[in-house]
Amino acid sequence: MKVFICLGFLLCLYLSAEAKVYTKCELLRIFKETGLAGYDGHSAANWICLAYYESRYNTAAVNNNGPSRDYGIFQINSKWWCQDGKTAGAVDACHISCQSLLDDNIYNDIECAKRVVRDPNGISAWVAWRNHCKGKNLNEFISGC
Ligand SMILES: [Ca+2]
Repeated sequence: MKVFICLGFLLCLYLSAEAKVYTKCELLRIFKETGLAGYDGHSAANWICLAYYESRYNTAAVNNNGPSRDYGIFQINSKWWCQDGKTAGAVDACHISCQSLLDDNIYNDIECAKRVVRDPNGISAWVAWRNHCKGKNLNEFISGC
């Protein structure tokens, strides 16, 4: 019985740490709830567009840039923002493990994204936002929710 309970608990831990592909409407709800919508003057649609082009809303997304890596739904970089233990000269300005940017809980990812956008580069720190979202009609990212 103890073994069964233990296995059940471990399975639970495993599931809670699993990645997730969000929908735009789930992101809209969470971005409103956390105040990311409108944060630093950027509407929810801008943040959803950014997440779409960075990760396709998939929290498991990792992109290896060679010297550093981008993690999670906002593709947050290990050189400046998170700590992955294998990036030379990492700053870790969000004080967060990069691994925790890959799970299904995006609340800490959002706090880190707020930290990123407060830097001088602002939301332009995200190349995908500059290339695909800046100055565009972004209604499709919030319509139907
Ligand atoms: Ca997370």
